[in-house]
Parts: sequence; C-alpha cells; structure tokens
Amino acid sequence: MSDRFSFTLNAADGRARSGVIRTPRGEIRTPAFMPVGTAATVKAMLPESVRATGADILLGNTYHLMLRPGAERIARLGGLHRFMNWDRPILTDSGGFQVMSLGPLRKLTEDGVTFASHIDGSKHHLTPERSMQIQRLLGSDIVMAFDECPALPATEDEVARSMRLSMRWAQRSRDAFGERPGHALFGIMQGGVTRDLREESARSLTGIGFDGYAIGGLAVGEGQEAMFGVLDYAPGFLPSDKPRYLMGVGKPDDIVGAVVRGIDMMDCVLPSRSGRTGQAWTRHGQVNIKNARHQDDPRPLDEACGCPACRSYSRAYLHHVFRAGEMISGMLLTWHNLHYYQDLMAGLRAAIDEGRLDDFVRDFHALRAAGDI
Ligand code: PRF
Ligand code: ZN
Repeated sequence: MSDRFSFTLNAADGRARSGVIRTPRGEIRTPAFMPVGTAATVKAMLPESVRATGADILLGNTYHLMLRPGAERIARLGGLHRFMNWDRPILTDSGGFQVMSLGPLRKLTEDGVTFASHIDGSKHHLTPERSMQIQRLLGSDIVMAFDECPALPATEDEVARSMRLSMRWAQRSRDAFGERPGHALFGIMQGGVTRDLREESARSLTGIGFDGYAIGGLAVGEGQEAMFGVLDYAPGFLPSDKPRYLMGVGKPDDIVGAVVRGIDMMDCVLPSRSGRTGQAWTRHGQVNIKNARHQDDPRPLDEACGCPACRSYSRAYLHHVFRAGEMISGMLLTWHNLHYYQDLMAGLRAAIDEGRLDDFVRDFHALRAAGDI
C-alpha cells in the first residue's frame, strides 16, 4: 500500500466518473458514500458492521469531538481510528458549518468563530489554525478547510462576503496544515446559487491548491432543482484530476443526480438517522416501517437486499420492534439503510465503468416510480 494520498480515475460516462482514492489506511472507491460517525460512532452500528455494508471511509466531526471528549484526549488515547476501532480512512469536517447550525450563541469575526457548546454552554473559539490542529490530533486522513456556510435566506451580498471570508480561511487552513504526507487537505467551494460567486470561489481555491475540492453551501434548503442547477456547472470549475466532494448530500435521488453531474464523494446522516426513526430506503423508495400495513407482512423489507435485516427478519418483526421501542429496531434499519446506500454506490460505479449509466439511472427512477408493494 502506498504511503501517499492519490486519486486515479478509472472511467467516465458523460460527466460522471469512477475512480479510486488511495491512502495509507486503504482505498476509497469512488463515487463514494461516507456514513456519518459524528461522535466517534456510526450510531447503532459496530465498525465491522459498517465495513460489512461496503463503506470504505467514515466522516467524523471536529465540532462534536472537540467538545466531547476533546481532541487532546483522543490524541492521548492513540487517535480517532484506535479510539473508535475503525482503521480505514476517516474524513473530518472542520467545524465551522456545525458551529453555525448547532451552537446556540456564536460570534463570527475575521479571526474565526466564538461559540457556546450545545452540551454544557462552555465557551470555545474555533479558527482555521485550531481546526487544522484538532483534525491533526484526531489523526484524520482527509482534513477539511475551515469555512463558513451562510444561513439561508441570505442576500447575494451576504453570500459573497461569506464566501470571500471562507476563501481567506482556506488560505489560512492551507498554511496551518503544512506538508503531511499520506494526509489530504480539501478546500471547500462556497457561493450559494450564484454562478459568478461559485466560479470566483473555485478560482481562489485552485490558486491555493488542494488535494481535493468540496462543494459546500448546498442542501441547505434551496431544493433539489436549485442544487442540481449549481451542480450543472460547479464541478466543471474544479480540476478534473482531483476528487470532488458534495457535502451533506443526500437522499438516494440526490446522490444519483450528483454522481451524474460529476461528484465523487458524498456524506449524509440520512441513512443512519432515518433508520432510528423507522424510515427505510429501498429500491422501491421510502418505506415507513411504523405503518400498520406491515404488521402481518412476513416478507422482508426488500427481497433483493442482502443485509441482515432483509435476510433474517420480516416486515412484521421490524414493525413490531419499532413499535415496542426495542433497540434492535434502530440497529436493523440503520444496517439496511447503509447497505442500500452502499449497494447504490456500487451500482453507480459499475454502471460508469461499463458505460451504461443512462440505463442505470432510468431503471433507478422507474423502480421508485412503481412504488413499494
Ligand atoms: N461546509 C462544511 N461542512 C458542511 C457543509 C458546508 O458548506 C454542508 C452544506 N451542505 C454540509 N456540511 N464545512
Ligand atoms: Zn436490507
């Protein structure tokens, strides 16, 4: 295994690409979906089970881990991989986005963000430099630049001002990260739904130079049509030989649409979070296991799925354990959802490799349009 970080493209179909990111901790097949392990766990899953669904990489969060249990503590305990028993690649988000969406009291300046913890109200300061330090203490394989994602609704002026601040922070992130062989630093494009701002942001980031480029500031309430509108041009502003990561996306049809438009990596809490609220994602669309129509149904959630929930349990059982508030409910549905997401990614990769992505996408939508039976 190489001791460097690299990205190799295997095939392209239209604007979609398949490839592989190589890191000292293992390979990431792209397009990749990253399950979210915010607090050093993918909720309701053992790491070996997450791996069994097909995940090559997890996402962790600077914001949550700095507050609890603390980055210095995790470093003393051997780093995040050892701490959470996941030895494959980990990407960590940089904290700015989470501060703005979770911190109850926050103050933004040129230097960074001061905020109160959502856990105990204690005061903290996060800057590009501190975010880089925390992500190094965690031992993150893919480090994200420190950015700000403006809350919507925002005027174009506000989005422009915020994007330019994020670009100055991107340069400070780059400077503070330094040279770390085997570890990657990704820049984050901002600019809302304004083409000129997206292009300006991409020029700033490519001028600084990163190992990969994220598209931030989407999936924040603008709707799928507006998001796809930006994805119709934004990936084209980024170097084609570097990974492109769409942050915080999404539903299965968002993922398919993003991959078609040239996205290589994504993350979202949806499959794990909705597993704990009784929502399952299948080839036929969304299934609400709470619904009384499942209570006498001996069939699996999806007869074509190879996950443990579908191999060994009926819809009637999944309905029962959800209604009874049993912990196995969240475990089985999360496992199924993550398995479904990874199956979808594997299907997309194979379709790109074989030059039949159009057919794959058509079948994907046709099966969902027919609905759950
Ligand atoms: N920036 C960062 N993390 C993010 C986002 C962003 O814009 C988003 C937007 N969907 C999700 N996570 N740093
Ligand atoms: Zn399943």
